[in-house]
Amino acid sequence: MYTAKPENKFTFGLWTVSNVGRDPFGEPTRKPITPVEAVHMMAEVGAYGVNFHDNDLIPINATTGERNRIIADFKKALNDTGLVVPMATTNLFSDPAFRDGAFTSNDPKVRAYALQKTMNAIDLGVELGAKIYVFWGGREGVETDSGKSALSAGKWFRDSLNYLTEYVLDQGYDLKFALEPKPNEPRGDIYLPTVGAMLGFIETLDHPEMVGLNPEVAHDTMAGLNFMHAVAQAWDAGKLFHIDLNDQSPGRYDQDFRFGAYNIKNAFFLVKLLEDVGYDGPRHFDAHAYRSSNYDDVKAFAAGCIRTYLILKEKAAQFNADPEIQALLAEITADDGSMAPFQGKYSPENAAALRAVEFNRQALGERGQPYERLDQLVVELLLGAR
Ligand code: GCO
Ligand code: MN
Ligand code: MN
Repeated sequence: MYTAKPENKFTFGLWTVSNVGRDPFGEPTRKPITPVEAVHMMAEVGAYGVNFHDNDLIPINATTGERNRIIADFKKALNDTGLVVPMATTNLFSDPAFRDGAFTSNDPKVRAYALQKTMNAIDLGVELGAKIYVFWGGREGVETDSGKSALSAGKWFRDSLNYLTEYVLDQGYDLKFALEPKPNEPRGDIYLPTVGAMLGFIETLDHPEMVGLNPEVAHDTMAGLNFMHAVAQAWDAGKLFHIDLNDQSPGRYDQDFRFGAYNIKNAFFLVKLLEDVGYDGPRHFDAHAYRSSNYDDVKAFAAGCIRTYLILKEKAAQFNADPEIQALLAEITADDGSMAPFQGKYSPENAAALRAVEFNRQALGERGQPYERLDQLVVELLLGAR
């Protein structure tokens, strides 16, 4: 009943189901699997596509021969399973060269290397079919502001994106960029930490039309923000190019839990927004299984991400069709039309008319707003009691 369809565009990163369970305190708990094995696991749970960082697929030290063999095997796995590659990205954070950032490193050689590595990774992504290219500023930040200028860092980041959009245009690639904000981890403070910060920054670029957002549940939640509100803002700006779905408890370490594992209500309102507006980009699960899982359980984790999304999608449809819920919403948003003359554009005439209206402030403060009743209905809907 909750089976993924291609139009759901459920995707996983190679790095998600292949996560070996390493953390800052412990060694891997799972043996590595190959990209081909990961693709097959994704296909078994009904995924539509697979995304990757350059080095998830091709180790940073691979020879040309190894590279060609890996790409051929990967293409065969895509062919055998029907999975596509909607998105690709660059690993600009694992290698020690990037310990102080990539595009915002204080070292001009590191900044240039980051550009070179990204051009190569863009070529690889496009070769495999990617139409979206994600920029997550993994280490684009600081632990101390004593050694790096936030203004220079912003300028370097802008220069790099301008360079790379020109590269894409010059190659004639059909590729959009999606910037992924994160407030902290692995750096103490990462630049451009929120969706709003990225939206403002995009407008300063040479080709803002090519650049949008890849917001992630865990990232805004880590900062104690309402993720659904951020997604709504990105959507409203026409910038929701991609989305990273997972879950996170606020105030904890970067958890990347299975979608809906922590806060079902927030996940519900997010799914409802995406489905109500008709978002048709990839629904990418950027999550990983608990460190205690073996690969059978990793598969259950991946299937769970998809299943929870589809269950919440059904719940959103139920919300929209529920007469009692809709009656309460109609009551809360009721409009007798008398204010219509003041709701449009400003004019001196309607401003004068608005000044002349006598408002009954006491009545305004007493109008019923049954949010408690409505919210309890939502809770009962989510708990399966409706
Ligand atoms: C994180 C990020 C990454 C990025 C990935 C794609 O917190 O580590 O979410 O998983 O999404 O690097 O750019
Ligand atoms: Mn993340
Ligand atoms: Mn992410």
